[in-house]
Amino acid sequence: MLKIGVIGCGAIGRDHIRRLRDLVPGATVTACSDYFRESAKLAAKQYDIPHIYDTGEALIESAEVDAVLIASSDASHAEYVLACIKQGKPVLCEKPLAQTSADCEKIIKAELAGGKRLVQVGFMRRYDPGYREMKRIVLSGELGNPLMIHAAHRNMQQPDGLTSEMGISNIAIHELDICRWLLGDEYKNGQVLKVRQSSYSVKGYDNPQIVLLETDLGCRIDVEVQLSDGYGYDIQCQVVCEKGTVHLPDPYAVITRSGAGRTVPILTDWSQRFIQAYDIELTEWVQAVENNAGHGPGAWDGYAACVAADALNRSRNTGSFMEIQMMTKPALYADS
Ligand code: ISE
Repeated sequence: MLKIGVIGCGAIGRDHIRRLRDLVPGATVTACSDYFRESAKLAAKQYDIPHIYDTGEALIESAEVDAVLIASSDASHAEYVLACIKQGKPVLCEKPLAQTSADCEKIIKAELAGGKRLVQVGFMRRYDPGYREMKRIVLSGELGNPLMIHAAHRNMQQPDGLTSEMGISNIAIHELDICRWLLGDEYKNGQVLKVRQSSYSVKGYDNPQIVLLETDLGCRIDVEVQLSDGYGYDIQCQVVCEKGTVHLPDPYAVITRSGAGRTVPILTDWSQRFIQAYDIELTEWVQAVENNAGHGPGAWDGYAACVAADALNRSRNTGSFMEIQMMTKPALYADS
């Protein structure tokens, strides 16, 4: 049994604890911690977790913990990931890997110094069966070369304190990862634009925003980002290839026909949309750690998404595209 310690016992942390305990073969949650000790105590009680630690660092160092899952606030990710690498412990860190590309570079340097990949980033969409099938079709070449991606990331609401910048670095970060993964291509430049603002933009952030990207191979990507859209949680993705298009399926929903109309419900909360992807992500991570084999999205992928997010946020209000420049890829990340 792989002994896992979970840092961060908020909504996503507790959901992962439940998943690891009830669903993932070969895993047991032996420890938890939270900045708010009460949250850790509640989670420990609800899920019979034997050890509670006052700090994430103490959990990481504990002999009761073989591997770590980080689900704490974004600002704490980088330091915890570095502490895991120092202890030589595998870690699955929720996205984003860090808040800046400079912090991602520190993580890459630490991993390189140890000569071993230990870090996985919680880009769970890569485990979603819909996105996986899209990738298979694009890769197969049966539709010719991919040319463009049109995507939308629409949320019904976001918590207070969210900024326009976080709309890119915390929310559109999923598209920044999934688009380069679908295309097998890197970003060359990008720009974020504010468009006519929706009357649902009441919390001080830009809403909607549009992200525009160009890849090294000349593909163009547009991502519509809405932080409060007034109707639901709606993720769209369409890859346009030479001979056809590939679309992300909508989540399963029963259609009602009545009153001369057809109704299909749309989710309102993001936590329901990628449940299967999270299940597969955690199952495959535990298997990979136990077998010391295979890698999901790693530190390089977290870095690539962060470099793009940084450039996009720099482009805000400049009216121009910003170069997206990454360091040379170290051999350790050859398959990323
Ligand atoms: C949330 O943190 C997530 O990661 C979701 O996937 C994303 O769609 C949502 O906008 C974020 O708030």
